[in-house]
Amino acid sequence: MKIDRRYIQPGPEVEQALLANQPVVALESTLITHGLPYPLNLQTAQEMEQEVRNAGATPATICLLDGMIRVGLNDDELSRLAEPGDTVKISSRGIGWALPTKQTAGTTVSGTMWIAAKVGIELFGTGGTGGVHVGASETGDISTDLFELARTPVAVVSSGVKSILDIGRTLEYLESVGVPVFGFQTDQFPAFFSGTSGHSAPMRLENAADAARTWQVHRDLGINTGMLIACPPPITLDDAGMLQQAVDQANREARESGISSGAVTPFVLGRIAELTDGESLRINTALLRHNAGVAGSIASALHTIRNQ
Ligand code: PSU
Ligand code: MN
Repeated sequence: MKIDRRYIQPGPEVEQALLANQPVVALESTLITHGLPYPLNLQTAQEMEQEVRNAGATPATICLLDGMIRVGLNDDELSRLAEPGDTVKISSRGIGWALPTKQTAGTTVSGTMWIAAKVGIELFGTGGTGGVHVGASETGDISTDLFELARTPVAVVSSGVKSILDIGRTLEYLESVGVPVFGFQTDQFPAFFSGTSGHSAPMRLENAADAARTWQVHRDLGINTGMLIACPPPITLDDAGMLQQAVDQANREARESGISSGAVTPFVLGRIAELTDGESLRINTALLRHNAGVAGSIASALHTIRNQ
């Protein structure tokens, strides 16, 4: 894979791993710039990278720094991204604007997937992907993440889609556009903060080797969609009712105050954290670490299969 250095600067460790066909896992950065408060965002980003390493893969945190696409950051760069400042949130559609205007940005799942595919990274770990928002029939708010999954061949490990979304409609959409969706060691499609959403996972994977084999066939046949591998969160809240109430209230407030497009998800996540006294953050960070580790173990299993 040739990297276009006019626009993309890979970190030295990531570049070496890619050249040597070693396992690499992409990590997104909107959760750093817009999803979690400072300094919890920095700590979580560092822990996610460590989980990827523990699983035998190289982490590649993807973002934009001063109008350059960066794939893999050093400690100083990660800190700079995490500190409160002038960062924007960029999905795949914003990349062409953000480079010449020299933006520093967190890339969403869609933006990160697109960049990952461009440099040849096939596995990606995150918290929850975007989806069809509650009330989308009026607002039309459907995350670019779903469109990207339909057209970009990267396997995304997440805890399903955020429970701030309309999960049933999100699953219907993914089915329509032909994106394979799996429960990882579960028959249930998880709902981000909880392992159960009331919706079944369309297919099931037992372990990392199983996931790697499935991805290998998908790619061998040239099927060009992504894949969503949904892991239940490793911890949950005793009081699930409290969480659901917070989700409902945050969604209602977003609607009533006229918040729209890219601002919706950061607002709603922030409000849920306030309303649950930080409990939602405890689950959010735990599942982020967990998913990074699972993505790492699938990347390692894929490497094993390809070198047999
Ligand atoms: N999951 C989290 N925290 C986040 C996000 C997901 O735990 O901050 C981000 C991801 O980057 C995802 C984005 O791609 O929210 C979706 O935003 P939107 O709904 O505006 O497409
Ligand atoms: Mn949206």
